[in-house]
Amino acid sequence: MRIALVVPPWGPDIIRAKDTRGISGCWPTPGLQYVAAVLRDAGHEILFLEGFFYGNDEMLQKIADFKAEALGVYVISLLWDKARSLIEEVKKAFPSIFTFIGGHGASALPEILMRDTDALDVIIIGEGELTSRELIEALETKQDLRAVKGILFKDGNNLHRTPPRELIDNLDQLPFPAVDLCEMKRYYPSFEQVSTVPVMQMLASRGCNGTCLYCYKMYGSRIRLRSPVRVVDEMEYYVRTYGAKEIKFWDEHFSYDHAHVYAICDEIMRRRLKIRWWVSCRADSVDLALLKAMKRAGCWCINYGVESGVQKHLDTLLKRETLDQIADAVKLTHKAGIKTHTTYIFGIPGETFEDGLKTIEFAKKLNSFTVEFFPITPFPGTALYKGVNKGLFGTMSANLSDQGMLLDRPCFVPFTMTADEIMELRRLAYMKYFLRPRFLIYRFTHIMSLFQVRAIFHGAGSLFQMFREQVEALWKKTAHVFHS
Ligand code: B12
Ligand code: SF4
Repeated sequence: MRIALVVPPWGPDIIRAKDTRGISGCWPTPGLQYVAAVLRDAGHEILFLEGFFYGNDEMLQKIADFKAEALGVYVISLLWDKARSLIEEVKKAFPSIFTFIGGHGASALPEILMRDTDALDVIIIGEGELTSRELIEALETKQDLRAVKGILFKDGNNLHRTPPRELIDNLDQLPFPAVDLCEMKRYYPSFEQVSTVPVMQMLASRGCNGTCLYCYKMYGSRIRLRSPVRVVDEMEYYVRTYGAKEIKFWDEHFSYDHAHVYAICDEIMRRRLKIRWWVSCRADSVDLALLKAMKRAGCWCINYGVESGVQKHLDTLLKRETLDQIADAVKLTHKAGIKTHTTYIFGIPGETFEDGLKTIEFAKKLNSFTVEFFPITPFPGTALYKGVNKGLFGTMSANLSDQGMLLDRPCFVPFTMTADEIMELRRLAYMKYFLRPRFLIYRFTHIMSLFQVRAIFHGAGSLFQMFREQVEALWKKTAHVFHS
């Protein structure tokens, strides 16, 4: 079958606040690349379209030229409006085309999205590779869709959800993501968190055994690991074919199994692969020996989701970590010669503005190379989202297009803070963090590439805008006091 796989049209204006659009970039979508690879291996012809490069009209033309018989669209909640409008236009132009969607948003809200448009035929829930392969096979052989696990489809006026699809046990059975089907030269990373270019993305595992309140665990709590040889094969492929100088691992919990990490490091060293890499680890899962091995094998930065500088709020989030554990992990990581990227959230249920200020102080104490501060966002499928819908924790926007962590307004406001306070904390955090002599000296004496010089300039632009916004906000507050 001829299948168009599409990331719906999007741009920095849709996913970013005004003040950070300048540092935004466009990464490829690994989930859709995996689906593309499996469908291609099953003998189908694939057209891969990136919504950062094309609007609806251009996509329509490309889908027509390709004579697509099926259209598969990547859906996170924030992009649903865009996805729906594309699917509706395509269906109007080519009524016989088969339409299906997958991704986090699709998996978390299948019934709601299906009822939102007549133009959609099937939703794939969860891991998409095996399900989409079986789905297309069922269509070609005119089998009953009820036999395909892990989907939702319209059955007359009703919706029919088939039994859940089992997780793929052996991730090594999957081909590499179909990076070659994407216009790789047109992608460029956002300016945060990258040491140099070309940079490629990868996954060495799927899943996380954490319990965080705000995290959608699409892959459950069981962590599945790819074999270290296969992981390093993929790294080597990117080095040789795409000249990759850095790999960004999007694993949720890279350091879960130390033997696995050591084996990956050994394999990189054995092949003398010259590559930098970036991973996310839980702070309660690293030790100095492991970190040193990672450093030797090229790991340049570790991302720790710190979230808050107040223990009470880590407990609310069910993070299962202490502030001491986090501070130790960051210290050890720096000691091993690896930089850290730490992320923080504001607007935690029960958090006050003063608590937020303590988080900023904690971030300064950790003194990471790069940091990000987000308003907490209740994504569908999370315990936070379910709680908010029951009237707990705070209030949330009903628009799916507000479900981003990088936007101008927070999607969620706890009972203990205002939206303005959350955005003020975010601005203050960046300004207080970056405009410190200790940090500036650290940052300027550790520039790793020309790309990072550019990153500093773009970052400075963002800071300047935040400063202006902060002055405007203070001015508004003062004017309000005078009027009342
Ligand atoms: C890598 C990543 C990014 C990268 C790459 C983005 C991309 N387009 O993939 C970057 C940094 C650019 C990014 C940006 C954003 N991201 Co992001 N990102 C991730 C991350 C860490 C990993 C995703 C991944 O590759 N997983 C591995 C692959 C194999 O799994 P997968 O994506 O789930 O895909 C499988 C299935 O979902 C399904 N599937 C996926 N797509 C499709 C399509 C079809 C047709 C089918 C049939 C099946 C299918 O099959 C795949 C293979 O099994 C996830 C968190 C996570 N742990 O998953 C967040 C996540 C997906 N991002 C999220 C968000 C919100 C964003 C942003 C809006 C920014 C923000 N944080 O607010 C932007 C949106 C940009 C955009 N256009 O997509 C949310 C989505 C939540 C939601 N319910 O909508 C997540 C879940 C993080 C979170 N906060 O919880 N992201
Ligand atoms: S540690 Fe990270 S990936 Fe794991 S549950 Fe918590 S937020 Fe999710």
